[in-house]
Amino acid sequence: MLYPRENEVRAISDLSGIWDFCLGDACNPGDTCHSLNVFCSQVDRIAVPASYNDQKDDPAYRRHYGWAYYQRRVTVPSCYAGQRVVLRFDAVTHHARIYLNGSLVMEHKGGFLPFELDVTRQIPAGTSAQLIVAVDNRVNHSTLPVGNEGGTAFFGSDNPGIPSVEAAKLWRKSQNLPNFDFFNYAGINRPVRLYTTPKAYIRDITLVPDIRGTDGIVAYQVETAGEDEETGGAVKVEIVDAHGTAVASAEGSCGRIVVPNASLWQPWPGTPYLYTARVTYGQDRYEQPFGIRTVKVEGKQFLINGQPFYFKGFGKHEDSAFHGRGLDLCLDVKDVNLIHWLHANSFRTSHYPYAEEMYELCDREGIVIIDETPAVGINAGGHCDPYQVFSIREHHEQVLRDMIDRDKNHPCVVMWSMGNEPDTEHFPESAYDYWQELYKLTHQLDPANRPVTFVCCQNHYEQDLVTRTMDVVCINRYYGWYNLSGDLDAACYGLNQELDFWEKQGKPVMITEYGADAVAGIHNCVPEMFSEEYQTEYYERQNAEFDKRDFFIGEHVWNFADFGTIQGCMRVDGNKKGLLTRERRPKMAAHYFRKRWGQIPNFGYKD
Ligand code: E8X
Repeated sequence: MLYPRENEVRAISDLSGIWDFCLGDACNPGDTCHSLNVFCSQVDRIAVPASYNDQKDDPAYRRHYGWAYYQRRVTVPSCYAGQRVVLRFDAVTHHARIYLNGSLVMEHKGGFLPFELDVTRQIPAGTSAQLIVAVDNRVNHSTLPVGNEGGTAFFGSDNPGIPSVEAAKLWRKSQNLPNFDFFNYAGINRPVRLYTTPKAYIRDITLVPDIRGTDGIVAYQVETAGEDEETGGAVKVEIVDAHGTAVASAEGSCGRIVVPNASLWQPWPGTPYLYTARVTYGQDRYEQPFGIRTVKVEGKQFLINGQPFYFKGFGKHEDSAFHGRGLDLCLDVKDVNLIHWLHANSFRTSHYPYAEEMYELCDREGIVIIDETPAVGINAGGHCDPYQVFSIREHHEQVLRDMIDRDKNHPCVVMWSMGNEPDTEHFPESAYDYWQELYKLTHQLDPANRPVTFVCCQNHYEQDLVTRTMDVVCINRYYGWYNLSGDLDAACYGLNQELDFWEKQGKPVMITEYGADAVAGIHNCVPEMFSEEYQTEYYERQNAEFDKRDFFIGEHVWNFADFGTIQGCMRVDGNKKGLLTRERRPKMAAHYFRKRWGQIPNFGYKD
């Protein structure tokens, strides 16, 4: 799916702004929805894009469970006459029903990927329509991320996190109980736009770069729709360099283009060189930025442009005060500058695909991304087999399709993570069957055939049959925090026992999460848990062990910054494992990593 870009033939109307809003209940709004007043006596104002939860200090907003309703007028100017007009939602979290003039016109499940509808007929040029967006924030055993209906949250205490209808009836009113450790922010979290194309238009572009000697080889495919009488369907592709100079071209809807003496896309502080594919079809035009680089797993190495890459970075979140999980371009720019300040080179989009604007920024800034689906919480702690009990498989395949379709052309995306911390130890055969099928599908879906993984939680790794089959073994481990708490000697012992196991697998291994909560400002001379000193020593000790292993290709700390979670007995105003506070102030560990990562090169660190 192409990102909306305006040019001489394509226009955009951005529908960001202050909309009417009200909270509904758990009842399905049905197929007609004429006014918010049906659902509530009081209509509030709400900013779009942003989560609604923190825009009003009201427990009803913070703890909402069920549908909420947004409303505004949408006008198609008469100058759009003769054009195809599309209504696009970049993300509505989690389940959306879209109404135009009271009639249901579109429905979408999944809170982190775009969806769109051709509204050329529904809103003729020169007219306007009433748009209502109904959004359901409930998470359960059929959604990704997974929630517990009537059970407890991941860190709950009153039962082990499996459906406990009795408990729900007894004393828990219906509420969201995430089986994941981030606040369930909801709403129209990313931009809503009208955009136009000619009636005969470019529907999608796929670019797969390769390198041969000093030349770039770009395999391309252009999908079009609508017949263009004038050109009879001729597609033209021109490759333009960073100075705007055409360096290669081709005709036809698919083929290969040679870019002589290509400038490669390299991770920062190398040069993340970007070309542009200028595609024309009839009257339509579309410019797709891309980079010429290769990605490959070879033996125990992760190669970018044929060189062994070492991941220095983080698990992150889209999370901030006020915006919640809503798009915040200022924060994205700030975070990328902090990634540079830390001498990091990468992050994982834990635990869901991020806004497209962040990938575009990382393409331009040379930050490497592991792109992850919202498949988090596929775990009932061993109390039941989630692969039999949770009805998520079809939706999981859909989010993989949509994520790869959206992000396939980004040079910053080097690997797909199919999900985070599923149960792979209690029902190993069931887990193997589930993940092996998705692993094959993911490779098939990506025209560039990038490496594929998922992120494994702390477990009995010898019983886990599936993690070892991934292209890169990605492990989340908390030796010295959740287990062997406060005892870094024992933690390093346990860590090394496990690293000895992974050494035998002959695969590249990276840690995708390790960390300790540190409440900024807590200090002690003898490092103890929750102090900044302990967080720093936790990393110093474990990094020293990673440095001894040549198959170990990367360290992603958990987390880049403190972030919001559901309230619980194990969270102090959210998760405090950040190197930075939620306001992006550095803790001691940030200064430690800035020094460490400043001395670790992107390539050849383990040669
Ligand atoms: C944590 C992280 C959580 O924030 C992240 O979303 C997934 C968790 C650690 C799980 N991984 O809790 O800070 C470790 C569980 C061990 C029992």
